[in-house]
Amino acid sequence: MYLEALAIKYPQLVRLQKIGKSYEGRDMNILRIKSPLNNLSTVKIFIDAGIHAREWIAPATALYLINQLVENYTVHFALLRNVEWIVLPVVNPDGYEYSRNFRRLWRKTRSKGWFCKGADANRNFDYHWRETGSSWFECSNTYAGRSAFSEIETNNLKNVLLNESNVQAYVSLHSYGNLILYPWGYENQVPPHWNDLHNLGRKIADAIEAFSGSAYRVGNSAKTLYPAAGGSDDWAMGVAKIPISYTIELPAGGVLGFDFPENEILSVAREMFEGFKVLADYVVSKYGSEK
Ligand code: 0X9
Ligand code: ZN
Repeated sequence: MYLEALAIKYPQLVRLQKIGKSYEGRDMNILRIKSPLNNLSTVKIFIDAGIHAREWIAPATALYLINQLVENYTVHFALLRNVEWIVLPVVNPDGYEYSRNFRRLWRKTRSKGWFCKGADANRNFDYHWRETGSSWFECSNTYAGRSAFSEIETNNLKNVLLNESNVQAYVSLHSYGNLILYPWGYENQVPPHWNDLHNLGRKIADAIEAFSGSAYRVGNSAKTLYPAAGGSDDWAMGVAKIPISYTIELPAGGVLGFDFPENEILSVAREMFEGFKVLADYVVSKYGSEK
């Protein structure tokens, strides 16, 4: 597997960490990328992708970020100097596999229910859980789960984050919609520092547009998209107290919106890499201190 190969080839730069198993027993892997030369006051950026099974462009974009940071580290050295990148490329491996083999548009996890399988992992986090935009009905695509963190996958992610100090930025990668969304997702209110979140979001969007012409809208999640409680983004900010948190809806592709032709994947990943650079610069200048 690619992540394992990287961990073997670049032991100085990356560490592969298994954070638990999925419902069906697949390993959940995070990759930590950190330069051996970076200084003590490293900031941390955490990225999740593949919470929703069918949104294949999200894990692909996370893998491209990993690929560039690691295999092109001489070029992107500046991005590693003061930042530890923590990437979970597939939050929902069971759903992902199911969408590959059986139902292309599967979204949820694959846990057992009475009538239907799976919960929407992005409705399952314990922050204003099930208050808005989520369903009680097991068979719904936005089923919030029996209880908050009923899904082992969200539970594993929660545990990693609670054990991690000093994470200043969180990004949850989804598709589709060309959106950079900041909390709250569960209600129309915004956090007190929303202006910072908005401005940084705009800078990220501008960098992407300057690079490729692809336009992203920036805004509050509930207002710009729809209110929906229990997302990883809201939990990261509301409970894990990470000051910067975004959900990024990558572009649509193919016929269904989720099925990019192979030759169009790289351009999405490439332009988002430009966005990650802007995010890293901001986090380092705001929270890093050279000592
Ligand atoms: O509905 C979602 O979970 C996300 N959109 S998607 O089309 N990829 O399903 C948006 C999540 C935004 N964040 C919150 N509502 N917390
Ligand atoms: Zn999604």
